[in-house]
Amino acid sequence: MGFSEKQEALVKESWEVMKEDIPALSLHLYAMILEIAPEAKGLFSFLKDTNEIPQNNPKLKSHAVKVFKMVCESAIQLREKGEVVVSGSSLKYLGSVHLQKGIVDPHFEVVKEALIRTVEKAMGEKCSEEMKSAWCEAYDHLAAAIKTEMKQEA
Ligand code: HEM
Ligand code: ISQ
Repeated sequence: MGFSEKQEALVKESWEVMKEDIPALSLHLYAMILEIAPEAKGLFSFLKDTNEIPQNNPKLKSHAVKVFKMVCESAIQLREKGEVVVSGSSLKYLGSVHLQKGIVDPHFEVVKEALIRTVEKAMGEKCSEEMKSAWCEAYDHLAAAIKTEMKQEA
């Protein structure tokens, strides 16, 4: 266990860079999800009836940003408090939304891979194995907390 100071710094530092280009980041995250798992398209209300990823859908953008922000913030909390905390929403709520949408464990792996590929693309040469593994670990903790809520509710 234990998310290190170094890992927290890597996640924070890269998020500072990535958030300067939210639109491109959001689109890339969805594109990667659909590349890895085309069948995931039907899960998202704003994707299911289109053949292309809508370039200017505010909901699409805000959802993608939330995912990055939540992973980043939970990484900080993880180091400070040793547990996963999310702000602006509760884990219980996140659990119930994903349960309702029919999200299952393998989907979490898809989103994780898509997230890492997006970090890679956004950070370019500044991306390192260490940076990717810091994101992976932060994501895994948050995903585990959401899955726990999902199982409690199911
Ligand atoms: C909705 C975060 C994993 C699919 C949401 C919302 C948030 C969120 C904040 C919006 C809730 C609302 O305000 O209504 C996260 C985080 C995840 C995660 C932090 C992992 C750590 C996943 C996975 C999938 C998924 C693995 C499956 C591909 C969805 C769908 C919605 C949703 C389909 C509803 C979107 C719609 O409005 O159509 N998620 N999510 N999420 N999430 Fe996730
Ligand atoms: C997971 N949940 C909600 C929205 C998302 C957008 C992009 C990638 C993953 C997501």
